[in-house]
Amino acid sequence: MSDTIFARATAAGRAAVAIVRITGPRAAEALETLAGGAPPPRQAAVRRLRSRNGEVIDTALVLWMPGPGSFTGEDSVELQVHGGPVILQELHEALTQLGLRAAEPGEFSRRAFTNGRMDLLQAEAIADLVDAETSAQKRQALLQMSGGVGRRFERWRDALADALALIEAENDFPDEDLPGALAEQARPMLESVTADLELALAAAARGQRVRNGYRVAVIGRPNAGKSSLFNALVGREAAIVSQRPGTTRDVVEVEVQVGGYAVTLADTAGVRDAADEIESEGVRRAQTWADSAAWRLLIVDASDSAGLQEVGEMVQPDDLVVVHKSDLTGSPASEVPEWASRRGLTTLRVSSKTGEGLDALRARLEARLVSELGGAEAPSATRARHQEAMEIAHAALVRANAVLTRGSERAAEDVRIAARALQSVIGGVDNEAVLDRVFSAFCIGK
Ligand SMILES: Nc1nc2c(ncn2[C@@H]2O[C@H](COP(=O)(O)OP(=O)(O)O)[C@@H](O)[C@H]2O)c(=O)[nH]1
Ligand SMILES: [Mg+2]
Repeated sequence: MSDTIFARATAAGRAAVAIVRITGPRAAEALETLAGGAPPPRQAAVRRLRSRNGEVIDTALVLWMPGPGSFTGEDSVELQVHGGPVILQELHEALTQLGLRAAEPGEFSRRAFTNGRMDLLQAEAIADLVDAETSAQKRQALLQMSGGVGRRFERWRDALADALALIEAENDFPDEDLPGALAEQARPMLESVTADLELALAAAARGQRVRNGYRVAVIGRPNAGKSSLFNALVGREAAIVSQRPGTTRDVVEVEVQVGGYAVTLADTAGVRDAADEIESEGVRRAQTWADSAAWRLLIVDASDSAGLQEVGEMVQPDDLVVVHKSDLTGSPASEVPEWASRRGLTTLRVSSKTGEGLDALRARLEARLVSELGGAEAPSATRARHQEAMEIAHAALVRANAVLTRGSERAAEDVRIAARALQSVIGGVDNEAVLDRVFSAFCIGK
């Protein structure tokens, strides 16, 4: 039998009301001692809470939620007390005296998962919902919490179980006169899951980019005005601006919200043959960051015609070329570098000094976020954990398909590997290490 645990569900600090939750087999007994009995299930009642020696702790709104129909699936109690530190301290002591234990982070959700009230994806979605800082993150967490994403993994897992049954039947009774080639019947089932996984993996980047922030790198040669532009975009002087080339060495990251999406914007060291060791490390970091970015803003100095040519070597087809310091030159036409027009790259004229083009740049960024991250369907993966499992499953299915003709045990084993990997995403695998990792990231009281 599990312990009975309690935790404050509301944030620490003085507040009008604080909520303390209790869950476990002794929840009813605790309520009896504290409040002199339980109100009818799921109905709020005002009760005076007393410690064991009869001293009044507070007047509280009390909720009694017997299992299995509660959040955790166990008998649960919710106490809404006044949010003063002394009250909470006394309540904590009273509950401890009754033999209850303060909960570990994520312990409530973990019990809900263990008792089959939700799958692992839904538990993770609760954490994401609480941590959401943008409306897109909130929307994504709500969709995941509804359970639809988990059901998709269940469907894949079940299809693989059916396919496995066919493959194993043929392996087990190779000489019997089975109708048709059973393993051949399994093939379209495996192929269909493989194709689904491919689509889901393609969308996985979207889910993680919404959750972790869309990474945009500001790159270019020294003195192009990268730090100035970066500061203009984040709305404060986050990076040092100087006329001395090679000022920025470390990658400076700032989280901003654009159109309801979380964006991680990074200012980087200008790429050139560095003057010293520290700068060359900065250039290396800039390149690493830019390589993993979802988008690169290549900043070129419109007033520096020599640099304008050199920077052409850095450009990639997907980059947005920002023709910067537009205030220093006259005619826009002459500024667009020849390599940019030759390759049909998108260019934008901007001056951080006068503010010209900044709104257009923000609008470009927003349009890109909407087209890449928008979409009503919940992605199948919002965390690296999900993506890794899907990649393992996909690779195993590709292998299984390749050896299936021989009706081999190897194919069966690979299908089992795939099914297990998909199962691990929604839980139900007895892997304590995975569960510890998932739930320890939660706050206390969740
Ligand atoms: N005229 C003009 N000067 C700028 C503009 N943006 C930056 N600068 C100047 O260019 C120099 C280098 O700027 P900085 O942001 O440090 O460039 P970084 O090395 O690319 O990060 C500084 O002297 C800035 O004041 C601009 O839009 N117009
Ligand atoms: Mg800089």
